[in-house]
Amino acid sequence: MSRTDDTVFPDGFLWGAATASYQVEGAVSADGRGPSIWDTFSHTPGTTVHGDNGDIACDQYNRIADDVALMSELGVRSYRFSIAWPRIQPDGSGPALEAGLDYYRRLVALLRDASIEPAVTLYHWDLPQALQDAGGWEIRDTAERLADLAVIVAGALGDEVGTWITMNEPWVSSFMGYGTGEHAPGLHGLDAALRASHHLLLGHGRASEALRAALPSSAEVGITLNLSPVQAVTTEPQDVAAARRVDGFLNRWFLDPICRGAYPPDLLAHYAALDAGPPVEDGDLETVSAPIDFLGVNYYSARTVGASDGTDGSLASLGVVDRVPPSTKRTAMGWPIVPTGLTELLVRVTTDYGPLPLYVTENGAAFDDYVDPNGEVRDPERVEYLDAHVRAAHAAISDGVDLRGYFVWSFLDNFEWAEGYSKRFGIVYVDYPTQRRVPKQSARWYSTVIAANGLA
Ligand code: IFM
Repeated sequence: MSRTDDTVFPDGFLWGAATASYQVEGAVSADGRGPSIWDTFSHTPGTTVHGDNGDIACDQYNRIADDVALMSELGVRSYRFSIAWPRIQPDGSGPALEAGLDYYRRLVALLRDASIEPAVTLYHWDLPQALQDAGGWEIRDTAERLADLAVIVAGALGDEVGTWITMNEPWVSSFMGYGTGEHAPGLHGLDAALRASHHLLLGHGRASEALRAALPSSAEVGITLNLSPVQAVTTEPQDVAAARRVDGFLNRWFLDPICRGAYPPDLLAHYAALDAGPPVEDGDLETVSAPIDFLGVNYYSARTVGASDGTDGSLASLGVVDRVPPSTKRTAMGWPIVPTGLTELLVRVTTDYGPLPLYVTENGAAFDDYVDPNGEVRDPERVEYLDAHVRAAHAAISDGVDLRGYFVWSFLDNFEWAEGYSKRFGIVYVDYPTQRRVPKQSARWYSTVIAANGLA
């Protein structure tokens, strides 16, 4: 078989591009939108690079028709976007703001007119500040509030949207938001992070129930996790055990409750020894583990770790050090580039937790892009990164993984959380002072991949 035949994807494979509300929309005071934890956090001195915030971002709120037209020109088949909760319920509860819903109705209508499938993420980190003031994800009630939001959004968009993701990367929300404080709401503590992780999982379960009750039976409901394969640097038992702890911390802590209805016992014991643990109540894990139609996998990099001497001083006291080979190339985020890790991860999830339909809901890389004197943005490193990862996704399909689609992160350069605008992940360059969009070399490359349903 030729190399071309090797990399053709199954018919109907969904080629998409992804963003998230706070990262691209801007217009933070428009039409009654309330403040989110990311407004508060990014306006707090010292939290983001250059003090950047999402006030304007990519101004997608006001440019959505042009952005959809650009997606259409590139041939993108699906757009994954998230709902800004404070546009719908400014205080996180109570009646919906029609103006907020209208924005997403318009976005979905534009996408449908362009034959682009909408894929909705209900929660991608912009929790209404009022809910945080009441306790945020550290309290159970926030899970109920997410279920209410699900009912509202499903009522508004349910006839037009077939793919629903309850939330994005609860690991990041809980461990970086409530554990290390690098993300909003900027709180610190292992127990707080574990409480948040449990209530996020519960929120996923309660929102799934609400979505299923409100949506047509044809709708697909799932969740997106950030996952990384973790390899031990040697076969020495202490390194293997260290890798197992990191795998539990990053991956199994979410996969096990969702797919098996139980937290991993080794991690429960590890946290208990640190006087911390998830506040599980009767029935929670049944709610969390109700069947999902698909799992969304966000993959950026893989870990290679070894045991550290003594405790490593990290949030979860895992006792590990990163031991990535120094020759491994890295992105502008400093993340090692390990395309084979994507194949390994998709196969592992299928073997250990499947069979289960999977989507790569995010994959991509930041590099230091610029507009050259010819007005072009040449990003060969990103093309190389994406090419290798698309091949890795294809290899997973050849190995029997039920992979249904691939979404590049991101459609646009955008507000990269604590990194502000200093890191560019887009296949489309955004000139922030003018908001001009310049498709990068990688966007043209992606266009050809989509048109060919694979790699030439
Ligand atoms: O920008 C983020 C996105 O919001 C969630 N996944 C990882 C991306 C890159 O850091």
